[in-house]
Amino acid sequence: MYIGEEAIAVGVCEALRREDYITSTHRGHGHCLAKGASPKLMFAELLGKEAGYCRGKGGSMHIADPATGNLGANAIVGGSVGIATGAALSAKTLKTGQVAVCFFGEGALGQGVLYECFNLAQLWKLPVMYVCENNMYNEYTHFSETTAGDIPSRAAAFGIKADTVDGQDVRAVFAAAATLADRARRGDGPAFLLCETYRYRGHHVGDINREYYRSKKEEQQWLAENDPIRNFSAWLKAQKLADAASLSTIDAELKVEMDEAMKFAIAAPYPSTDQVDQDVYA
Ligand SMILES: Cc1ncc(C[n+]2csc(CCOP(=O)(O)OP(=O)(O)O)c2C)c(N)n1
Repeated sequence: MYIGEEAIAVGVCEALRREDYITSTHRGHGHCLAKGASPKLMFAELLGKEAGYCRGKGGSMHIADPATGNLGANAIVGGSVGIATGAALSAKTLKTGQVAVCFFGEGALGQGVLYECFNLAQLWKLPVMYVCENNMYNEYTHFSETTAGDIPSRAAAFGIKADTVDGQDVRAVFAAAATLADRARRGDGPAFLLCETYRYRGHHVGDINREYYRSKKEEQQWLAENDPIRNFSAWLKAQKLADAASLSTIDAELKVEMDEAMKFAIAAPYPSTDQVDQDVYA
C-alpha cells in the first residue's frame, strides 16, 4: 500500500508528459494511477482478471501500461533501475524527447545495479530521473541500520545532480520534478531526487502488529502532522482556491469512481485456462 506517499507519485507524474516513461516498484499502485491508468483496469489486474492491464497475469506487483508510458512495476527491489535507464537510452538515441523516471524505495540503495546505472546515465547524459522514496523502513528495518552515509551524495559522487525534497508536500515535489524533467529534456543529463516520506500502513496488508519495529506514536505523529492530502487541502483552503464544499465533492466523486472500479473488477471474468501460457513466454 502506498498510503502516505501519494504526494511523490502525483507531484512527479504531474511534471511528466503522457509519453514519458516510468518504472515502478512492489509499492506501485500510486505510480500507476498518477501516470494516468484507469482504476477499473488496474483493479481488474489486481484480482487477476482478463480485463486487467496484463490480462490478469501481472497481478498487484507487475502492472504495466504502455499507453501511459508505464513500463511496469517490478517486485525485485532495484529491478527496474536498468529498465528506466535503458528506456532513457532509447529516448536519447531515437531523439524522442521523452524522459524516464525510475521510482524506487530506499531499500534499493543497497543494490549494485543502481550504481552501474548511475555511471552509464551520467557518462551518456541520459534523460533519466532516479526518484528515491525514503519511507524510512526497508520492510521492517529502519534505513539507518542498512544505509551508510548521506544518500544524495551517492548520486552526486557520479556527478549526477542530486536534490532532496519533502515528499509529503506535493507542490515541492512537483516543483523539483518539473525542474529536473526540463533539465533532462534539454540534454543536461540524469538527476536524483530524494523524497522524504512515510508509509502509514504495513509493509503489506498482513503487517498489522508493527510495534516491534516502529512505534504507534511515530505513526500517529506522521498522520497528524504530515499527511500529504490533508496538508494540501489546507493549503488550497488557505489560498482560497477551494472551500470545504468543493473538496468534499472531489472526495465523493473519487469514492464513486473507486467503488465502480472495484465492482467492475469483482464482476470481471478470469482468463480461461487455455490462456495460461499466452503472452508470458517467447
Ligand atoms: C532483490 C530483492 N530482495 C529482497 C526482496 C524482498 N523485499 C520486498 S520489499 C522489500 C523492502 C524494500 O524496501 P524499500 O525499497 O525501502 O521499499 P518500501 O517497501 O519501503 O516501499 C524487500 C526486502 C525483494 N523483493 N527483492
